[in-house]
Amino acid sequence: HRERLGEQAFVLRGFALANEAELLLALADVSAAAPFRRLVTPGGLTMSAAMTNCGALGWTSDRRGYRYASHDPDSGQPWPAMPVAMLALAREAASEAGFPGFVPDACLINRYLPGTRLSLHQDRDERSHDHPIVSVSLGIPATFLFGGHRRADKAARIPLVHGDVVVWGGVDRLRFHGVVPLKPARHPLLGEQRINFTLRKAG
Ligand code: MD3
Ligand code: FE
Repeated sequence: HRERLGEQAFVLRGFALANEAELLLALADVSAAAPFRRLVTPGGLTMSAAMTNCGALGWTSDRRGYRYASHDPDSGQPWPAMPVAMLALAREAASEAGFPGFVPDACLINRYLPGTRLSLHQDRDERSHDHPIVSVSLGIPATFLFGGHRRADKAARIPLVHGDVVVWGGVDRLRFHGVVPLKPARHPLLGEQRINFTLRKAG
């Protein structure tokens, strides 16, 4: 069930299904303490996906820039702790993809509704780019764009469904990537939305 996307990038189909119930409970806890919100970019545009975080560090954006912060800027409270189910899943998926000993300190949770997109970008706000990133897809399907090292490089289109986990690091860590606008669909547990957890070592 390990599909290769790049030299050090893999899709683990259905890898999160075994822990589905725990992950959904964890999601409900986190989003009750730190509700989803749409962030503003430094350029003044409101992002299409709604976001929240758990773990010691959370990714955030406003007119001053993109950064990781220990506290939720909306509540002034620390981000909710990272649920053990997410931590364990990230560690096991990373190990399966050739990155043993991964300990994330940041989990960004993105919520996509039909029509929501994420334009091509690189993840470069982490202190070190030597650690992998683990991404967990839940809910309605999405088409993921897996590009090259330059924005103009042609991107592969990868369908991701409920339970799929993507892991990439090493030479593939700084590839451009994004998500095409979601088609309307309904998932039996999550309704008309896609939830993506992205686990990183940011600090
Ligand atoms: C491939 N999120 O939050 S995760 C993000 O589905 C983000 O919500 C997307 O990109 C989502 O920054 C995609 C998958 C992903 C993330 C980073 C990558 C794939 C990647 C970096 C390099 C190559
Ligand atoms: Fe990204």
